Amino acid sequence: MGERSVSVVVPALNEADNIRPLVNEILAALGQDPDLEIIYVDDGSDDASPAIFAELARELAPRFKCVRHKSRCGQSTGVWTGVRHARNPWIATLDADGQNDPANIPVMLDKLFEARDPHLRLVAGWRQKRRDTWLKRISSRIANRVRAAFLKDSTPDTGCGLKVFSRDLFLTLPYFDHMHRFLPALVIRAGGEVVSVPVNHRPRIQGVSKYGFHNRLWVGIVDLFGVAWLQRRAKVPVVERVTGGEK
Ligand SMILES: Nc1nc2c(ncn2[C@@H]2O[C@H](COP(=O)(O)OP(=O)(O)O)[C@@H](O)[C@H]2O)c(=O)[nH]1
Ligand SMILES: [Mg+2]
Repeated sequence: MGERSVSVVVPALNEADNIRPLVNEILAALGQDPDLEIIYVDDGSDDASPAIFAELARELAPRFKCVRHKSRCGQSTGVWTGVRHARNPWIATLDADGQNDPANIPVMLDKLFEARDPHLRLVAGWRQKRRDTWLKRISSRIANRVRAAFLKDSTPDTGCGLKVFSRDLFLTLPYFDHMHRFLPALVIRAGGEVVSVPVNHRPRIQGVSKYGFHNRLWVGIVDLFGVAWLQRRAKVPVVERVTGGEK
C-alpha cells in the first residue's frame, strides 16, 4: 500500500449505463498508481448494474470491487460503507452518474499533499459552472448560503460529490444519514482544514436523477440543526503527553 495511494469510492444506485465510461475515466486519471482501488457501493440497484459490476471485478481484479447493500440505505451510507472497505490511506469520492470528472482528482490530491498535517484536510470540489436544471442550481445556492451562515462553514459547494480526504479522518467523524453534505462542517469541527478547488461539472447523459427539491430540502433543514448541535458539543483534545504503556 503506497503512502499516497487512493481508493476511489463511488456510491451508485441504478446507474448501469454510466459505470463503464466512468471506470475507464478513473483508470485514465489514476491508473498509474499500482495500488489504485475502485470501490462501487451498489445500494440495491435493480437494473443491469450487478452484472456489470461482476464483469468488472473479474476484468480488473484486484483493482475493482463492488460492495452491495442488502437494502437501500442512501448515498451517505454508500460513501461510509465504501470508505470502511477501502485499503488505501486516501479516499476520493465521485458521483456515479458521470457528472463529476475523474481528471480533477490528481489536482485535488496535489492540493491535499501540500498540507502540513494532511490527516486534517479535506479537499472539496467546487462546481463553478453547474450543469443542472435551474431549480437545482437555485436551491443549491440557497442551501449553501443558509448552511454557511448557520454553521460558519464558508465552503462554497458542500454538496459536490467530488471530494478527497484521509480515510482515518473520515472514520473519526460522527456518522449519520445524509452526512455527505456536511463533510466540510464536520471536518472543521474536528479541528481540520477544508480547501475548495474548482472542478468540472458535466450534464447527466444517461439515467435519471435520484434527488428532487423535496427529498433534499426537508432533510437538509433537520440536518442543519443536528450539525449545529454537534458543533456546540465539539471538543478537540490536544494530548500533552502519554506516559507509560510501551515496553
Ligand atoms: N448509494 C446510493 N447512491 C445514490 C442514491 N441516490 C443517489 N445516489 C448517487 O448519488 C449521486 C448523485 O445523485 P444524482 O441522482 O445524480 O443527483 P443530482 O446530481 O443532484 O441530480 C449519483 O452517483 C447517484 O447514483 C441512493 O439512494 N443510494
Ligand atoms: Mg447527478
